[in-house]
Formats: sequence, C-alpha cells, structure tokens
Amino acid sequence: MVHARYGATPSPGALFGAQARSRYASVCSHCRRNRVNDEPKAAKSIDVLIIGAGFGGLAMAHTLDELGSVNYLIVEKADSVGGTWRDNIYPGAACDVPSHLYSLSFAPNPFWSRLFPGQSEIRAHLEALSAGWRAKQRIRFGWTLRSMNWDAGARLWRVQNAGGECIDARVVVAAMGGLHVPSWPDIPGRDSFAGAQCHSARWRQEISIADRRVGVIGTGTSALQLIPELARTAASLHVFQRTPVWVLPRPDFAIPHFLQRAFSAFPPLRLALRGMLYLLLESMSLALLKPRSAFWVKAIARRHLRKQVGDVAMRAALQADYPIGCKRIAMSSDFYPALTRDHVRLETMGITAIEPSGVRLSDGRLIELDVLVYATGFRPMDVLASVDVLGEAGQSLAAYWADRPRTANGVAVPGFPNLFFVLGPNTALGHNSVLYMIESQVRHISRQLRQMRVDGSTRIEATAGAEARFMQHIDQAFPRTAWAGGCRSWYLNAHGRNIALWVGSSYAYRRRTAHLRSDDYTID
Ligand code: N01
Repeated sequence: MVHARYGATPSPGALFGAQARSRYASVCSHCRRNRVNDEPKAAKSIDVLIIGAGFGGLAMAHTLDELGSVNYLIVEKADSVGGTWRDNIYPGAACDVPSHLYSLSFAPNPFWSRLFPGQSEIRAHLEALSAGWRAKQRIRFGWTLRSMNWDAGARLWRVQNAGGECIDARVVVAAMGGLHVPSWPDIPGRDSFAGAQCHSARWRQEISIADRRVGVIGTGTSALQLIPELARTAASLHVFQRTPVWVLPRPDFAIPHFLQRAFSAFPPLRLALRGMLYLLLESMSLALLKPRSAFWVKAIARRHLRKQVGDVAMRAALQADYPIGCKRIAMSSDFYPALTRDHVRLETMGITAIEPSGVRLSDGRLIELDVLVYATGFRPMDVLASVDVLGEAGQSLAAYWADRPRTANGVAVPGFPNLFFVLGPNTALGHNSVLYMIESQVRHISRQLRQMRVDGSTRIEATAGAEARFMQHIDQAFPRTAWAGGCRSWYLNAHGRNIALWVGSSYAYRRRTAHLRSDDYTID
C-alpha cells in the first residue's frame, strides 16, 4: 500500500491521552480526511487498535481500561464478539479445559453449568461480560483487516480494511487467534462431491444429518467432539482416521445449583477450585517436557481404550504409537462408544480421492455418502501471514516469517515497532488453559504501554537480542519434549519446526513476561 499524501501527523509527545489524540488526525491515501473523533467507533486515528474481539482482544481492552485514559478501538471482522467460540459451532463443540480454569481471572463466572462448558455457554459468557465492559462500546464490527504499513516518520501504523477504509494507530495489538484459518486437505476431487460438505470450523447449520450417510475426515479434538453427536442421528457414519490419537477420559458433570450459589457467595471456594485445577493441569507439563515420565498418562489412556472397546482389531487400530502429547491429547468419554455402534464404521485405509458420490479408499472401496465433514484442523498462524504487514523500511512480515515465525516473547518482532501479538507464535499450550497465556501477554503488553506513557515515548520495538533469546529457549528445549516425538501435528510447520507451542510450563511463561527486561525492548 502506498501513501501518497498524509494529513497532519502527530508529533512525538505524550501518548495515550487527550493531548496526543488531538495532535494526530491523519489519513492515508485511500481514506477521506477525517478529524479525530472522540467517538471511538468512528475514529480514523487511535492510540491503540486491537484486531479481533475474542478472548484475547477483549482481555487486552479490559487491561487497557485498567491502565486508564487509553483511546483504543477494537475492529472485528464478524458481527459479534466470541472469536473461536463464535466460529466453532459444530455439534458437540465444547472446551476440554474445565470451565473454572477456562475463564479470565478478572472476569470469573461462578455459575458455569458444567465442568467442561459447551460452545454456546462460553460464547454467552463472553457476550455477557463484554456487554458490561467499556470495550463493548469500542468495537467496530464487520471490519476485515487487509494491510498494515508502518509509517516511520509519523511513527504510527496505517491500517487498512478489505473495503479500503483506513485507521491510523499508534500501537496495534493483533489478537486474531492462532487457530483461525481452517485447513482443507488437498485430496483430489474435493470439489466434485455431489452431497453436502463443510469444515468443522465453518459448520453449516442448514446441512441435515438425520437419516443421512455421513463421513468425517479426521480424528483430532474437533472430530472427537463431533462424532458422538453425528452418530446419534445419522443413518450411517464413516470415520476416516489417518493417525490414531491418545484419548483420556473426560470427567464431565453438571455443577449442582447449590455449588454454583456457593461459588458466587464465597469466592475463595471458587478460587480454591481454580487453583487446584491449575495445578493439576500444570503438572501435565512435566509429562510433555519429559516424555519418559508420562508412563502414568499413557496407562490411563490405554486402560480407557481397553475399557471402552472390546473388539481387539478395532482396539489395535485405535492405539496411538507415538509419545503421548506429541499431538494434542484428546479427552472424550463418548468417542470410543460411538465407534462401536452398529451403524458407525472406522475406516483406516488412506483416502485416494473424493468422488461425486463419496470417498474412494486406497483398497479400492467407494464409501457412498450424502454428507462429508472435514474435521481436518487449522493452518496455524496463517491469519497474519495472509495480511500485508510492512514494518520498518517496508520489510514484509510474511517474508520475515517465511522460514518460520520468530518473535520476542511471543508478542513482538524486531523491525515491526509498536506491534504486539496476543496468542502469537510459540505461545500455545498443550496442557493448560490458553487464557492463562493470554493474561500473561496482555499484562506484558500493558506494561510496555505504561512504560511508553511514563517516558512520553511514541515508539517501542523488540530487540534482535530478545528475539534470539526467546527462539533459543524454544529450540533448545524442544527436541527433548513429547511434541518432537515424530508425529504430524499443527504445532509443527512443513519443515518440522515448532511454530505454535511455548516450550515450558505456563507459569514459566508468566514469570518470563512478568517484567520488562531493559535489553528486550528499545523505547524512544
Ligand atoms: O484439528 P487437528 P482439530 N486426510 O489438527 C486429519 C483446538 N481445539 O480441529 O493426525 C486424512 O488436531 C488429521 O490426521 P493426522 C485444540 O488445540 C480445542 O481437531 O494429521 N486426514 C487429524 O486427525 C486442537 O489441538 C478444543 O494424520 C487428515 C485431523 O484431520 C486444535 O484445535 C476443541 C487429512 C486434524 O486434527 C485442532 O484440533 C477443538 C487428510 N488429508 C479443537 N488432513 C477445545 O476444547 C488432516 N487430517 C478447547
């Protein structure tokens, strides 16, 4: 994007206050000249632009509210908040982290109805809490990011949407989620299928399952939640498994009303439960970081399979043979029972083609289907790579990340000043609540913004040293972990490099980001 002419650009000085706001009313080439508007939804210039209104974006906004006097705007491509919990509406969609842990610490919900909440309850929770926040008045919906240019002279980002509208932002926080772009497998003939088809992450509610011949490709976490639900009403269900997964029991139950009331009346009780759940899941990090110590987790998974699947051949087909945790460990108590139903078939032969009437397998069989569901996961981190982000001296973020995404602390990149990520590369977890990571990150970013305010600065940039230290930590520890156990997973890119996971306990990440190291960032 080329900017032919700018309006009045802000001069360096106080940031995040009325004074700074009134100074910079600028426009980019495709935009109409517009004065800074105190109504943030209509603003063309803003202190902090947050992209995405899921857990990450809303948590960032709430943290800025606590910082005070920050003029921020959230832009969201959809027409409601919720992020992943708005998009993933497939039957059975739920969280596999217990609800009292899968909530923001500053926005608890004592009234979760189950230990593992369903998608609609989590989405309603996000809607309800954001409705009471100042952030809700500061979201512009239907705004899809197309490009971002760092203007070094003006020290701000020129951000443009798909419709050509521009916003100038002193600071951008990209909170678009790591698992956002569905992955469609490259199977020959995919578009030739004559029946109805959809991806689990883009579920089409108009597709009827009842009494239809249904196929599901994939046996990851999404598939394991989806399959038992589809099995209830489908005439037949074929599950196409390429690689078996390790499955642990899912001890879900309804939380009785008296307990919900007790959690509300006596918060320490809820906090004690949250703390216990945190420690329990955090202890799993040991099994992932030191796979030899994971024998007890394997034993639980093997016993679960033995208990639920009587047929020896089927059991062998479902037994994973890579280190547990290499792929995300699934939790389900109804996946195996669903597979043993008479009208459900587990197919383990490879898929060679999709044909108009169904799926062709490598043994030559054609499985005839009316509905085909791709539960084939996501292209992690693709959401940013698909946007034109040009930093200092016009450097492209996609080019900088061509080999693999590299960041300082998972939140910033040298050469891209005033740009932060929430749930960026190498900050996902394989064992605990990702909301804990989100909170670590928004606090870290907020500390940087506070420092900028204290210093009266307009530019902050991660140092090359900070990036090197972070990536060195990720790379040094990784080969000894379960994730490097030789399986295929969304944690790794095509070259087998870890692009998604933080390597360590979530507490270690919290500690790492709890302070601003003076050699991690340069603040002008
Ligand atoms: O995706 P996945 P997911 N032919 O990548 C198969 C989060 N999540 O959507 O293993 C045949 O795990 C692929 O096979 P293989 C969670 O972090 C959270 O299920 O590559 N099969 C695999 O079985 C999770 O880890 C919740 O051999 C093909 C499946 O598709 C992440 O989302 C709930 C294929 C993809 O599994 C992703 O989970 C749900 C092909 N060409 C999801 N291509 C919570 O509860 C792919 N597959 C919080």
